[in-house]
Amino acid sequence: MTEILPSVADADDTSTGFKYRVVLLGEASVGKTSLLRRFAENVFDEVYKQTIGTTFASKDVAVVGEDGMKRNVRLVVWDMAGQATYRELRRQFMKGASAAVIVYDVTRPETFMSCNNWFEAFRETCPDAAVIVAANKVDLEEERIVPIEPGWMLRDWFQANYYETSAKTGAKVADVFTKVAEIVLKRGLGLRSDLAM
Ligand SMILES: Nc1nc2c(ncn2[C@@H]2O[C@H](COP(=O)(O)OP(=O)(O)OP(=O)(O)O)[C@@H](O)[C@H]2O)c(=O)[nH]1
Ligand SMILES: [Mg+2]
Repeated sequence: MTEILPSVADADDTSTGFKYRVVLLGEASVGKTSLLRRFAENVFDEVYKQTIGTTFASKDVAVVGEDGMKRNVRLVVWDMAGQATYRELRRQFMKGASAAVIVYDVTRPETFMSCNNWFEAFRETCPDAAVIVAANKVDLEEERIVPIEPGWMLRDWFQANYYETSAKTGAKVADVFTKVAEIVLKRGLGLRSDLAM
């Protein structure tokens, strides 16, 4: 993954083709970077290395559109330190995103509680973008405190899709990003045909 300064804008991320900016949101240590690394590189590291600034990784996902055509959707997934508190920085980070994956850690209820703040901040910046909720670390069954029902509550509340993920085992990680690709492609194609008219 490439490290860049938080202030550097990715101007051409969404410029051409089926290429979309996706942001990972959620409190520190919920597993945002781990989910991204599992998705992009299929690796997992037990050692916590706090994200400094922002990082990104991109990967193509094959999606069958509503017209039955198979397309490659390039997701450029941006990852930011959950501890970043500077509001303007968060806003810049979210700007132009087609989708957000809001992540919490099922072993720490406080990370579930803060999802609403992430959601509100994201909606303010990207009112029409897709939202996916990832309840992460479900492999830690013994330590799990947040059950599935509150997750469903968030799903309904945010009008989002909901997945129970584990960056460690890889469970549902690909599903999250495939769903993101499906939704953004659908919306992107919709936009394109609007423009063509
Ligand atoms: N058991 C388990 N541990 C996980 C999982 N995902 C992440 N972790 C661990 O949780 C810690 C934090 O993961 P990160 O991916 O660095 O979390 P983050 O959300 O990127 O944290 P910040 O960069 O500080 O915002 C690391 O020690 C990971 O190994 C998971 O699904 N299961
Ligand atoms: Mg991180």
